[in-house]
Amino acid sequence: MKIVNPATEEVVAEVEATEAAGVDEAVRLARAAFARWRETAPGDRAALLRRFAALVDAHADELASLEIVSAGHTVSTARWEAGNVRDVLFYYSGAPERQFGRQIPVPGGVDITFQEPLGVVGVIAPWNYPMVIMMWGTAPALAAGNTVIVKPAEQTPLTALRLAELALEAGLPEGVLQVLPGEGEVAGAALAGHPGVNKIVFTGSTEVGKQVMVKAAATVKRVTLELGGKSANIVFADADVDRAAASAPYAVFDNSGQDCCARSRVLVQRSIYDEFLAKLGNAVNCLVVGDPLDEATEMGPLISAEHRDRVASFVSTAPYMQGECPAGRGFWFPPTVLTPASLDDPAFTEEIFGPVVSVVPFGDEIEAVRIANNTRYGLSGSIWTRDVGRALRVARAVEAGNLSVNSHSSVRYWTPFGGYKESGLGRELGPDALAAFSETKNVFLADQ
Ligand code: TXE
Repeated sequence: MKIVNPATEEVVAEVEATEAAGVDEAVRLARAAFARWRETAPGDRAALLRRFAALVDAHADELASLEIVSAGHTVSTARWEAGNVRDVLFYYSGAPERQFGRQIPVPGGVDITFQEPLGVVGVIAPWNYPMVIMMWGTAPALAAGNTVIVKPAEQTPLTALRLAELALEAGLPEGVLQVLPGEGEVAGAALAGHPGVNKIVFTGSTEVGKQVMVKAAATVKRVTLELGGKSANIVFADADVDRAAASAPYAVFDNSGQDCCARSRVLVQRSIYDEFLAKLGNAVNCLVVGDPLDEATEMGPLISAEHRDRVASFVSTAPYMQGECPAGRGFWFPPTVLTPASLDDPAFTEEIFGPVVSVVPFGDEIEAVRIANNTRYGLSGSIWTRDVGRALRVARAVEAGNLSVNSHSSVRYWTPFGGYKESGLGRELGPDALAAFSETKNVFLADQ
């Protein structure tokens, strides 16, 4: 597989693709390693994860550079990623010693529960935040005593491969964390269908997520799915319009819009619609799009030429406005603001996963919630208002897993993250994620 720099179109590496037989071999190794890893003293597992985190910290610049040349990330996004990988590892390194069971009072004996690891966990990762999303599944799985096989996206295996080396350097035993670069339909499908794999953590498109779920059903594999989104950014007339408009571009154009939490539908109360659009336009004009290596750059290229063509296909009517982007080599697309005439416009209903935002007006709170919920997705969203009562009412009414009020931030590694409806199944991050990597066993001892 050729790894291409999205900003220059240069081939930066070639990586061998794993075939189905390679997946079989990896599962055998992971099962053998599991027998030992689950018996490793919790304190020792914790220490190994901390050492792994420290090595990630020491190699943060190198990891960030690999992400920049393969995923097209800006310097600041890539640095954030390396920091998040370290933080997630540190956070879950506190878990092995805190995997408690319970003792529940019952008549006639003693009832105790055990928290046991599942076995082998497959993590199928996408290309938009390659190392971060890999680690969101991997760190809690390892902490809970599972062994892990990662299948990174075809376009972006470099950081995953480097992280596997750092894990070995930290002292994680061979087979505890393996990375298998390969095609989704070959290595990914083999992992999802393998009877020796106990759980799949999948992040990617809703369509492939459904296929993974079907494959997993054959052996009732556990699944955690983080899928697409088409999140709403609802701006009420009583909001701080300047702040809402100034931050809206970052809520959708961060990582060039290749973000499952992108607030790509902006719903604005009619009385401030024109004012908001004008301010949004000014903010988009100020976005710095260009060389990912330049510290000042805020938006880089898209992942591939195919993806750029797909993004372009959604812009079928004249945009309200379009920003600048470099010409020439690289998979560039300008930040684009649309004002669709119909709520059925695919630009308003489909996940574009590019720097395209659609802005529509609404009348009242009820209409805003109805438009926000009129989607098969339910990942995130924002609510801008100064009225606390309204903020809570709307937050309760919107069908999405991660909402922010007067903010666009969705991700903190210590709070739960995941989607309603077709945006996913289960939660990653925070304390809840651990439960998704263990089984609860109940044992009753009768009085003698
Ligand atoms: O995703 P895929 P793609 C959305 C976004 C984007 C669209 C397509 O809208 O435009 O999906 O992106 C592996 N069995 N998101 O085509 O194909 C694949 O190798 C098992 C949202 O890149 O879903 C990769 O490792 N695995 C999203 C991973 O699945 C398979 C992030 C994701 O690829 C497989 C990415 C199969 N049959 C895209 N086919 C988010 N939620 O953040 C592919 N894969």
